[in-house]
Amino acid sequence: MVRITCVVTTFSKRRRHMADVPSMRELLGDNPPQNWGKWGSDDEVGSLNYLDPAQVLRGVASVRDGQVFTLQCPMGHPHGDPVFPGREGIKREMVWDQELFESGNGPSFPGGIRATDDKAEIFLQGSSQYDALGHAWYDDTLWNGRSADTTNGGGMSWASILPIAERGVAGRGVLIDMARHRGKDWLDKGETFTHTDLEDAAAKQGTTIEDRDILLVRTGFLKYFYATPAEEFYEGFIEPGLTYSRELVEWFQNKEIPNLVTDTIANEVTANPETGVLLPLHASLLRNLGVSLAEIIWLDDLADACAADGRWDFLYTAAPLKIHEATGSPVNPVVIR
Ligand code: UVW
Repeated sequence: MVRITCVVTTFSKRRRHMADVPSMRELLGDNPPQNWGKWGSDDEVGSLNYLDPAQVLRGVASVRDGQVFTLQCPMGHPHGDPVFPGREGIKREMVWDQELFESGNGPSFPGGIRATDDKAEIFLQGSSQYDALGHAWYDDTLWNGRSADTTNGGGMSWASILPIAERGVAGRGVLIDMARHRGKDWLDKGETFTHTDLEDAAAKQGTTIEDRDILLVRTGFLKYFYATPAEEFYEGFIEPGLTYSRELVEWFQNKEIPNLVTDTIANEVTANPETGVLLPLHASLLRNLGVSLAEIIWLDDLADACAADGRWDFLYTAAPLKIHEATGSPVNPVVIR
């Protein structure tokens, strides 16, 4: 956490002094679009509630060829894992291997069977992941109006990843390929786009973003990550992505988008270009609307298949791991088209 603070401070100073940056409340206003209470005061899954059985069947109806895509980035990739500054990729080590058994220090089992075993230290948000709805907040208040004190005491007693993991995510997904739309392998650092850009790209792709669609947006930035030395990737860290406006947040609310899924580490341009405020869409979408955020999701193979036959919709399914009181969880979403 200390290291994250340092990076963020450095990042912010590069653009402007912290004191010049407005507070989240000043940026979003006193009366931002909000879905608190819409599904009851005890709700911890937010806009995923839109994904009722009819929406799941709408997703199933978009399956044509039976092609399957898994969207997780590998954990422990030799190039390193794409993580938000301050986090680290998985550290995995062998517990049982042949050497251990041959040294006589391994367990012995009746009949002589041997097995490998390993263990890992991971940031739960250090790979392809879902954010818990309580993961990010401002004004000491989380999703649905609960106190940020619920993050204390060793775990999240409110809006952890568990309710999302127990529910699961399934519905019609639509992929908007902003990189392809702009004729690039990947968008530039800090390059932004809006909901109207998404709609323009959708129109050019010959598809529409329908109400209650799970929205997948490709920037190519993970492709850039794997093609680039880490020093270059993290130099002046600022990802491309959607940029905050009240209209954009209202668009998400009116279209009842349940889930935003991107191939970036944080789902949005890292800092609002006009003000320098960090991650205002985490505040607006996750905290205020209860939109689930899925990050670091590999979309390139899916995008190539969609571009090849011009079909950009599919059945999207995902289930983060059921980790008690966790702030997020690794995930390997599955798309069938
Ligand atoms: C932060 O928590 C900073 O980002 P993310 O939601 O990408 O994990």
